[in-house]
Amino acid sequence: MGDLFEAWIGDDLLTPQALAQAADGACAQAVSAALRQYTDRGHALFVQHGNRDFLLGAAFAQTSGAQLLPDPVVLVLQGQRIVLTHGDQLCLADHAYLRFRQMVRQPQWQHQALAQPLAARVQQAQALRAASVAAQARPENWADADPREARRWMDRATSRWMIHGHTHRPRDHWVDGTLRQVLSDWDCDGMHGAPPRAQVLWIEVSAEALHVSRQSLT
Ligand SMILES: [Mn+2]
Repeated sequence: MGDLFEAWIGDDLLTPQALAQAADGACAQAVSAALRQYTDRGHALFVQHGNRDFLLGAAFAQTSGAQLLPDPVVLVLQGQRIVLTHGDQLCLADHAYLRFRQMVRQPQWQHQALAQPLAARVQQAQALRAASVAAQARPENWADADPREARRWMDRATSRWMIHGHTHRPRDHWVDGTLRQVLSDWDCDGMHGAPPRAQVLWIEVSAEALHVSRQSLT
């Protein structure tokens, strides 16, 4: 559900030239190959864009066997309608980011960005990342999802259940009979100063019920 990759500067990360030009190339190719092994075994795989990997495109989908989903999307299981979203659009207080998002999600902006040579995009991504790290130096300042906006999204989708990530504040929010489940970020080797973490939600479908459990992969 977004930000599967820390950065995705274009599907040409999957080309042989990227291994020499982009530090992320090897990781991008290893992860895509692992996803391909999964989908080659007959599993369906769906990927949503996040704010870091919003440039995941058709070549990634073809290489990995994943299907790219719009954001938000409604998953229907046993008649339950579940709103799936990365979560960045719910952080209404993050005005600067939302302006940036509006710009970079335009097809014309993306077309121009992807026309830049790979090496130039590597540099731009590093600069963006540095600015983002500086802005996030104080975790208490991070914008959180706006609960009223989340409720509006659920109402619009005639749903009472939403799942999102992005905010790094894993929790189940029960409000007026609605459930908003927030996933953790993943940092399996604990490189970002906190204990290793990688939560998943398992939703198992049995005859008449959905069984939901939050599990940790670390
Ligand atoms: Mn995110």
